[in-house]
Amino acid sequence: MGENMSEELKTQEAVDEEGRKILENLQEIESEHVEGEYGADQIQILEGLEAVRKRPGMYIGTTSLRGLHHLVYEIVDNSVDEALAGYCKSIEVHINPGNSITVIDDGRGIPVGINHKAGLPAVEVVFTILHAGGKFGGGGYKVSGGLHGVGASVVNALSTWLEVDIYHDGQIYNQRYERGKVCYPLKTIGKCPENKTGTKVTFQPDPEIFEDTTFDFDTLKNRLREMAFLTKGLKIQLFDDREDAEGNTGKSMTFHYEGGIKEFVAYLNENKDPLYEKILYFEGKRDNVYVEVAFQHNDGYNEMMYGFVNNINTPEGGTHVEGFKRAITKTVNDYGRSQKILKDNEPNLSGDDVREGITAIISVKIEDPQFEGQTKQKLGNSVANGAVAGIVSEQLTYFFEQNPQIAKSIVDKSQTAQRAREAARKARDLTRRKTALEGAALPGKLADCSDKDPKNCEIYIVEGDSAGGSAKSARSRATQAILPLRGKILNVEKARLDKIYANKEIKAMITAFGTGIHEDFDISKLRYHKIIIMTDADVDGAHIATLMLTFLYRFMPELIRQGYVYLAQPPLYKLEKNKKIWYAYSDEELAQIINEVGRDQNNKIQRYKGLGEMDAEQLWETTMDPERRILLRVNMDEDAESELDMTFTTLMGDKVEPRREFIEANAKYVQNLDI
Ligand code: TSJ
Repeated sequence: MGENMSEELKTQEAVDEEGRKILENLQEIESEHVEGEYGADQIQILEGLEAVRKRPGMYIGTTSLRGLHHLVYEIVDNSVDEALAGYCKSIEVHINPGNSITVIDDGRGIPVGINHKAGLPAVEVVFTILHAGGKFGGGGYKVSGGLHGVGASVVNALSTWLEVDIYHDGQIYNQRYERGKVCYPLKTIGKCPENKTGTKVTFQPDPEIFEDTTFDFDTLKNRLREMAFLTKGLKIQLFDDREDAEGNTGKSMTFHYEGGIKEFVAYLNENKDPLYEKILYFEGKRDNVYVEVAFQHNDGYNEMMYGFVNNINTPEGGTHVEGFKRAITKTVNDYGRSQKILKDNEPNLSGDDVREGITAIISVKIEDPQFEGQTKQKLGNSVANGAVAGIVSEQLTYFFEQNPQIAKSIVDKSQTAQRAREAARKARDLTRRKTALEGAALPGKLADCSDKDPKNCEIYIVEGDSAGGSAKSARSRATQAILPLRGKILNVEKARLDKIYANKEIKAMITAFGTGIHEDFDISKLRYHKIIIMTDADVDGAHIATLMLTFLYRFMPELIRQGYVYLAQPPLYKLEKNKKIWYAYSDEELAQIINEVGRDQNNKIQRYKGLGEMDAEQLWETTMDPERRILLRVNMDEDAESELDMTFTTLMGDKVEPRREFIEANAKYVQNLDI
């Protein structure tokens, strides 16, 4: 295969240099590998990729939709690395008809020179040798994450076909692979302008490997947006070239943030009221750790902190996040003391106080990151703690000197938080002592079930006393408990802890569930394995449901994570005709029923405006009978946790318009069950 390539290639020195860089870290290739022929080496290579096809889970974690989408991230990561190296400005991702994916970048192009060790063009090595995606890039570090860093060869192995085009030196180089096997040697297929460079990869995920090969636009959109935020200046475009249900095509989105994570914070705080206008941004490199931090406080009480290591998020935090917390706590206390806002006889502000209402992104780039914890999502390298803390302390101290008003507003807010926390602690101690004395008296309004095995038990949280009354008569007493709540429950996004603990409805839920909250939370004490929120099927009902979900999400996230939380689905319509009754749970379903029974004046259609319009029997038949009801299980997609957070706060904030959008998009977070 050397012959048809040689004229088009650079000097052997250049080729060797190029190849050396690429192959530095390839242990698989040994010195006795022969050049040129597709002999023994090629067989060994194929065995490598065959192993990937035999046990794909070992390489991509899962062959579910999640694994499918990871293929795209793995390819895009290579282009992002090229951007971080300073050579790529723009990336396009296309979802093609048939669910193949094309990724195009304007980087230098994967090197095409033949490496003497491997006897193959570097690009072929990248796609056919396992782990070739490792730490190439000469001296620096491959920073982005993807499939635990296993590389393009895994994507190739798991695709029915993959084609690569490289634009370089006025030529277009091309190679095709099928299920990881080379179809023909790298060749040139045409010319391009001398100054055009880049890489284009198209692959078709193998339906023999993946349960489902249909890409989800929103999933890719969210991750690509995140990548663009994390790589300032890089433009990433996503195109959906498939036809949707209505026959439309041409959906696309562009992400391009000159401000990087600073704009990420602005985006997360979009529907909040900031405590000060500026978004703080610090950047630096220490002990070979590159650190970027951006944050802003809003007037709310929750902290939204997202850590990233080499562009991968770390939901469990780790040393980088710890370093940030340490530095901001110390710097705010030091400033408060030096300005005498914090008096000598007052205790230090705690980390929680200082971070009340903060939205922060902590992004580090580090060579050889160590991930710890159960899910391996927590950064362990202690060097990151020192690097982040050092950079943040130094630059934040200086920033406070330059911006005393902002500094003061942070100290003031932290002090208020401190006082509220103290009040909350007292209120909580009081309730704790009470429950200890009285033996956790159940709330008076609770109609409990008689079965005591939590596995069999359900609790309906019902909006309003009247609907609560119907539900109490309708229920199956043995296994269904009813807890009616009056009116709108407290919005925990908008209230401090002391007020939350004093709230009657919230106290009733906490005692009924039996688990306790926060550090007292113990899921083994859960008294019902189904917590079912039942509200009217209108906008108010949706709002109340969301308030309850917000409470659960903030105070008992484990209940959602482990799938104990459900939404009841009362019907929207009743259709009566010739003494027969049908219920419809959507407009489409109503239309379908009308279609079946015929459209005439005998149809009596009732639109249910609330649960209260149903009598106990109807409520049982349509919404509570385990044999016939529809329940939606509330999901927490760990991948989208920041998205979920975003959505909840959007809904809970003061601004009304985004709230409607949320209710419309709400269905995304729930999954059909029992139907
Ligand atoms: F992963 C991949 F191979 F599939 C892939 C790689 C896919 C896509 C869409 C782009 C890329 C890619 C690789 N874009 N840019 C690069 N750059 C290099 O591989 C490269 C180029 C030049 C040099 C050099 O030192 O001269 C080094 C590297 C790593």
